[in-house]
Amino acid sequence: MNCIPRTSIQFSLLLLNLLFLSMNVSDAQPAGFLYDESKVAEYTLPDPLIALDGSRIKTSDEWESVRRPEIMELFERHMYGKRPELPGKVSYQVKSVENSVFLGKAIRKQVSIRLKNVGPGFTLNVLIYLPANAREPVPSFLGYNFGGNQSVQGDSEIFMSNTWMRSGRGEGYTNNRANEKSRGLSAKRWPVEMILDRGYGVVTLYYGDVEPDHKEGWKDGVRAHINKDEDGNTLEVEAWSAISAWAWGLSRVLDYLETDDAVDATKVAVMGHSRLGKTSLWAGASDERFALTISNDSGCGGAALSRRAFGETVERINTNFPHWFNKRFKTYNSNESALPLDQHMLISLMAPRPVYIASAQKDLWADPNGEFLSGKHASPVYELFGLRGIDAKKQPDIHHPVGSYVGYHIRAGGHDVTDYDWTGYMNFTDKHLKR
Ligand code: GTR
Repeated sequence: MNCIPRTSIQFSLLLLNLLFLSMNVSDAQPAGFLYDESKVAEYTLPDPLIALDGSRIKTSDEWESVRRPEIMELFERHMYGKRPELPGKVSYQVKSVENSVFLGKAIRKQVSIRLKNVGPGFTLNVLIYLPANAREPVPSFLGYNFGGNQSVQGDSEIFMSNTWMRSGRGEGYTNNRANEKSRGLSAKRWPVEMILDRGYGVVTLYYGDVEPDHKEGWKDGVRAHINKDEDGNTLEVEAWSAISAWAWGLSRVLDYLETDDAVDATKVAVMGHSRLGKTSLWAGASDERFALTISNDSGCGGAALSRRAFGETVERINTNFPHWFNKRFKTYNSNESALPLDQHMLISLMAPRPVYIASAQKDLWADPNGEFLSGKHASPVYELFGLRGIDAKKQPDIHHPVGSYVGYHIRAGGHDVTDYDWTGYMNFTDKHLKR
């Protein structure tokens, strides 16, 4: 019999322990990466206002007609891939409406978006809360959840997700599926009552409805089905990435919201945390119907500047999550300076629409200062429109939000979505969408 020597078991346990200590338990960040601001190497960012032919963009018209399309294409080619548009038939089915949740304060709707031409049974399951006392269509926040709609509130009437879920999510999840114990597990991240009290709707769905979040997930997601471009040419799987697929899904929900009289679809703020913050940014860039975009702790591949290589790097993200970005992005592993773009240009794609970037002090992995700098360096594009982005010269202290059309805050604590974050988004959104 082959037996493993005791010492080697002990050694493996020690390694496991070390790995555990170096991971995201408590506030520790993965070891072996740069967390010291004074050690960030010098870098030069591409100028969002210099066109590919070297000319300077001087007006908002030139921005819209020349530079914005160029930058969109750069992100499509080098990072997120280009998503094909939706072919054919869609149907919406309101599966349940409950007019008296939260003691009569709210209406809860559950809607299925069936995308028949994507595939039989391909459905996005959307959970919507609306303030019951609204006299007119409400501005709303739309964002993906990580654990199924039933994780958003402890409410037994919310349909249980039966889609694939990532492992390691705790006892609410077994064999990559949610169970009853997952109800309300993410409620702290979704302070629905607080949001409704401020006159907003909340719209959410599980991102795995669009594509399960693993390397082979595309096989069970939209990318397996929509695989031709406008000219009928077959697309490689990596022509568009998981992040592009998820962003595409958010646009499909917006299509539905345009048909729902209770929601003001011209005032939808797209919001996301972490990998879903990368997704909300790409959604806001790719679909200009989103009135406002919010990134929460989106980090590398989201709001953080790649060239700083602070915390999570391009190489690390491409190694751990090869499906998130396209093939070409991998050629920038340890070679960020060769990128013809950086993430401030992603933020600039929102202009003149408002964008809010939220960071957390202990979330060094997501490079809070790099997230701030992206917003700062996108600001000259807002100025073309006569709007102010971020005037602050350096990253503000915690709990001191800054910015006008580009908003930014950093709060105490780690990688998470808190009431403080939501208050920041709503203060910002009040200014821009409630006028
Ligand atoms: C981490 C990843 C980050 C971030 C995060 C999350 O493992 O390195 O880029 O997206 O996951 O989505 O929670």
